[in-house]
Amino acid sequence: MATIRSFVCIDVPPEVKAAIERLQTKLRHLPVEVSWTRPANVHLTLKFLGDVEEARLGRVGEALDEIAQAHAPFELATDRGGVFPNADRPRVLWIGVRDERGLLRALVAQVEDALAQHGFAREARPFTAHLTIGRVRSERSARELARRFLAEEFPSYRFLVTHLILMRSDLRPDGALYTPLHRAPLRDRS
Ligand code: 2AM
Repeated sequence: MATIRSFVCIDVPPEVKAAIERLQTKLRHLPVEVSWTRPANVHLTLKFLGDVEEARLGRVGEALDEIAQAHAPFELATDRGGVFPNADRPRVLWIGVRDERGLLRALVAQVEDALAQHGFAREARPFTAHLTIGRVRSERSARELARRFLAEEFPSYRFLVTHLILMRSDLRPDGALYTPLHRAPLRDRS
């Protein structure tokens, strides 16, 4: 049976993607091999599903619809940059996302619970809301890159979460190709 690599995420507005592009441009000249996330591809992952049998994806979409309908749109804000696992050995460079009212955390817990009922393994690691902007591919000068990156200011942009997106991910030699399979709107406030 055919499988589709997929994940559940939230989109971020164009001004956040543009600010990420400017930051990437500042860091690109450093002699470190980094695969920079294409700004258009930047997203906030709620749950990585991995390879899912195509026939199961409809039910995932329905589960997301149900959860999304139980939430009104809410606000998040971009925060400072950070790195995984640490600044001495940076592998992933990201921009943090502030969830002041804990609404994102609650949403992620509901997604975990609902998808666990559909047989998806629960995430073992604690949820860290982040936007990956680059993956470090070489060790040389990586600490210097992390130091420069962490010293950069990143503007605090406030944005509304309006949809949960079930995204297809095709890994290509020139980067991931993301295709939305389903968009679940959060409940209209009216
Ligand atoms: P990341 O940005 O922190 O790497 C698509 O790969 C999305 O799913 C990415 O946002 C990625 O998070 C996330 N993801 C979470 N767990 C993953 C895993 N085990 N393998 C690949 N991607 C994962």
